[in-house]
Amino acid sequence: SETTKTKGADYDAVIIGAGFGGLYSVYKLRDEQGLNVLGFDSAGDVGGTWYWNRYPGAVSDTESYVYRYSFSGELLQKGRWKTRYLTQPEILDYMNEVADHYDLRRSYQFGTKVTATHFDDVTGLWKVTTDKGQTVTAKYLITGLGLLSAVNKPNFKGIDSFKGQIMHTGAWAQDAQLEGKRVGVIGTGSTGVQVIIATAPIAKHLTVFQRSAQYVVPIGNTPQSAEVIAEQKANYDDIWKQVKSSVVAFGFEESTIPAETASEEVRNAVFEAAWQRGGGFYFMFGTFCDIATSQIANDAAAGFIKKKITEIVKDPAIAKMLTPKDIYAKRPLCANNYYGVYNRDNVTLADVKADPIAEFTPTGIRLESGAEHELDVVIFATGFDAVDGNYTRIDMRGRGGVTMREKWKDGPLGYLGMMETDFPNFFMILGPNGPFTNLPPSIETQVEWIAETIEMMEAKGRVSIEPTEAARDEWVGLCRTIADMTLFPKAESWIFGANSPGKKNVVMFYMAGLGNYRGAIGAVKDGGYQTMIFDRANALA
Ligand code: FAD
Ligand code: NA7
Repeated sequence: SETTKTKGADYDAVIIGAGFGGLYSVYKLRDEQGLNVLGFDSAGDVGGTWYWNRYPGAVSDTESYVYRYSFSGELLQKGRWKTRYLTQPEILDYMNEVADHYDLRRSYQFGTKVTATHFDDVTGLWKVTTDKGQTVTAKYLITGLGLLSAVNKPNFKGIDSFKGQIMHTGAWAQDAQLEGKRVGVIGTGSTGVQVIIATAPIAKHLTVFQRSAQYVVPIGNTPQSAEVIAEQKANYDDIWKQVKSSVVAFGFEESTIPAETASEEVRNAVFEAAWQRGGGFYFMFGTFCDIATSQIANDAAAGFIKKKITEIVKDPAIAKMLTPKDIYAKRPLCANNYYGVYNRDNVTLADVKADPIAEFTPTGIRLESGAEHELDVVIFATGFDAVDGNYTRIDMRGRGGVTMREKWKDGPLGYLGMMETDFPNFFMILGPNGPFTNLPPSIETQVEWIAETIEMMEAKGRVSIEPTEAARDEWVGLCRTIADMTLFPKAESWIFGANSPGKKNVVMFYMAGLGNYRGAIGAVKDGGYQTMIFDRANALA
């Protein structure tokens, strides 16, 4: 099959990750460019996010027809789905189908964690070391490590003394039994909300440990008719054109109407229609254009949802606990009848901001007030060390041995969301300062840019490429400026690293949307990569 073109290297490229990003990279470089590639994933098979997140209720909140690759018309026409959104088993099934279709597994070594990636100043190659003790060399290093993939598992006092089962949603144990059990869920982000809804009807008792109350609108996961699906399949050219020129890439037109100047009647009618339609990003970006930027508009949307909570939740004390106190500016959540769960007799809500978790005991969780919750199973829905978590877990070194951990000690940095200074021939998929969207179209955009860049390198016989510090700093500054025009930095969430101690308010995303992002990275390529240093002499200047 493929032979290595790079002299003295084991492979032309090493690709880490077998999710949407890694799989597409293998296809682009191996099948389109004939490069010799080797992929690694610590998982036992393909799927990435959808391999690991097998908790009950796991579902994508991007609509089925646009939570997939766009690049292959054949795959698009083969697409199968029954409902407006895809469940985890359906997405995993799809990823397996893609891997089968392009015979991608033969380029992967699964069950293998990459522990170190060192750039060798002498050979100009990447040395990639795994937990199996092997080291391979390659000219290019591509990381599709996932931005929501390194699990965040708070280390509560006494956790090892707990006699029941503890699970994290992002590393779900196959043998997990929730039926008839006393289950505790810590966390109420989009994962927590999903697992809470799925667990309440099957558990003997469910206790939710809530630190922050959340804004949750309905998802509207209705069955989808064969006619609708056929129409979507017939219109894919137009659909992807719209998605890739839009802001959030969710398949709907973002609103251009400000809520700030709309009347109370208009606001309520628009919000009510969106509530009936379903979709978290739709509620935030499809209703009005200024909910994420204007405090007045944000208050209006938040007020609408708060009113719904008081209408849905029967016990006013619980309704009050479920009512968010901060602004509506985290990743928007959606799920069917979330607040209604708290009307059930077998569900208890514990406010762990007012009364924090003191410790785990052998039989459950004790709060600071002394209140004890007896539990058989505790589910950590505590999210991820987002964006750079999987990078700093690898011993990554660039020119002159400079470490990524040192470079990113004040927060992760990325040029175009894909590259970093002093790390030659290194490309990140969904790296720091990349787009904040429905992700498959952004992943494809990046992988295509990376593949085109590598193709250019090979055609011109280039040795190395890396961004200048000035270009990197300018891009990070631009991301900061754009982010500061929005309300997102004002809410504490993983989007700005607020969920990890020491990562407070670092810029992790380019918030100007996929259309603008495609324009920006396309201009770098079309302008002849003026912002890059080529074939830089080895050793740090
Ligand atoms: P991932 O799918 O995260 O794959 C990364 C892979 O890298 C993993 O398999 C991991 O094992 C591997 N890896 C990491 N480090 C190493 C290492 N050191 N050595 C070897 N292998 C390693 N996005 C949306 O757009 N819409 C949604 O509705 C949506 N829902 C989500 C729901 C959940 C519960 C989660 C967790 C995420 C969701 N996302 C959603 C985000 C989702 O992660 C992306 O859409 C997409 O799947 C990311 O693909 P990826 O290939 O970049 O990374
Ligand atoms: P999130 O959105 O980061 O949510 C994590 C939740 O866990 C959130 O409610 C946190 O409370 C809570 N949390 C975290 N640490 C603790 C501790 N120590 N004690 C109590 N509660 C805690 O992660 P998800 O997995 O739900 O979703 C991440 C993304 O994946 C999501 O946006 C989708 O794109 C898929 P907080 O709100 O910080 O007070």
